[in-house]
Amino acid sequence: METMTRNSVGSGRHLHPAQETMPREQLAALQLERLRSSVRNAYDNVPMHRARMDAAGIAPDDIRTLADVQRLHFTVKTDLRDHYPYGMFARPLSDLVRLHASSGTTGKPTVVGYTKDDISNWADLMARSMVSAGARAGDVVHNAYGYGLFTGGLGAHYGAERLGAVVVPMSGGSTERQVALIMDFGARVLCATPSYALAIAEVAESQGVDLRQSALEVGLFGAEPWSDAIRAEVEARLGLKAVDVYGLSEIMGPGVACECECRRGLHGWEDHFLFEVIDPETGRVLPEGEAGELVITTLTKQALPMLRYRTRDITRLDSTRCDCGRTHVRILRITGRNDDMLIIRGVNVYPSQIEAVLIGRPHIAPHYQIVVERKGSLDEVSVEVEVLPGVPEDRYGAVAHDVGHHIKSMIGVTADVIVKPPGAIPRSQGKAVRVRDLRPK
Ligand code: DLL
Repeated sequence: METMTRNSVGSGRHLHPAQETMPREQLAALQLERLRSSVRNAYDNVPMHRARMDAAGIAPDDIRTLADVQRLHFTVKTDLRDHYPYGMFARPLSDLVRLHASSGTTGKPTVVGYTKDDISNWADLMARSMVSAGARAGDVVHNAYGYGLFTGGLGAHYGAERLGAVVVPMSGGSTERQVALIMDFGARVLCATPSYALAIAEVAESQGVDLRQSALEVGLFGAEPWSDAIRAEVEARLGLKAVDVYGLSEIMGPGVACECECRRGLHGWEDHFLFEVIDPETGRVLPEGEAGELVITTLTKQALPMLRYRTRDITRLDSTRCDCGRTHVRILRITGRNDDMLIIRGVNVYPSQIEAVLIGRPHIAPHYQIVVERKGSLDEVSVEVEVLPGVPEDRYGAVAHDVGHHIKSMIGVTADVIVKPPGAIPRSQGKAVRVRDLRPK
């Protein structure tokens, strides 16, 4: 395992300055060396990768430049399901120290595994992400990501410990207790999904607790798409700086990428991952700056090397200089997943676009659900919104009209708007359910 250079942990702007500010040429050379060994690991130890490379007539030694990655096959989520549970692991179970899994809505879960070194690299990258977000050694980190098979809880936990912070392993739920402990333990850093952070704020307000007066200064929020409008809302109600953190279990977990103080995209940690953006239809790699599907190849993972994993997440890359001094590419805010795209009367719409219209409109709370139903052969979409406390019922019609009008004028689609009383939209304790798909499966 590599030894990372540390300044006194967490005291500076960068946790691993040598890696984070490495000149891009040197970073590319490091990536190539690691790519070659990662491809070799996949080829030698994972039958699926070997079979696909053999079929394409490519051997690990054919990877001579970073662009050669484009000669490799893609890996998709169903590959993990098809090789359930351990068929894509490059190490025997005896070399592993941890499994995580995501519960698929249909069929088998996807299982991911880690060696001791994988866990250590993950802790390093999550600690690096936390410092990038503004956390420091000695901080009390209140971790409200779910513990268990989900990677959020343990990922943030190990990162906080590696940083030298004091972690409160709260997990999701028991929201009133979360509020009390944030106050009593003096948490400076909050880790949660943005939707759960809002739920915490709401419960605090209902208890008459002002979290803006707490010690909270930094929020590490991720695991679901969220808009700048939600960011503003969370910042105003919790009195902290909200920073976006990204990751996925198939690649590692949280800490694959994180914003810095400039918040102009999330630095993807290129010493451990290779990022591409492709056209989801053709699979062709797109020039930097164009929006498409993010594809990630792991460079250091031992137990589960991933070659060109199609994340389904839609974004753009930007490798221009960042004022923070980090040289690693920026992954611009994920606007949604391919799978989440709705087709409303022929128009492609992401839930995040609807969210951007809703948040901040007068009289409505930042909680909503989009309901998709099948009426005859057509999909019907309605948007459920919730009024703020104190809005009288005879105003609901006017609120529905206002929201519907803005959805139409800003996105170009007509959607039914259903206005509900305060508290009627379910609150999340983890990833928010933004779309209720009632279409027959
Ligand atoms: O959500 C890992 C994570 C935990 C990331 C905590 C950040 C914080 P999965 O459950 O495998 O892993 O889900 C991964 O969640 O492909 C995205 O679609 C979505 N996602 C994660 N972070 C963000 C983000 C964790 N910052 C899937 N913005 C990913 C938008 C995100 N979407």
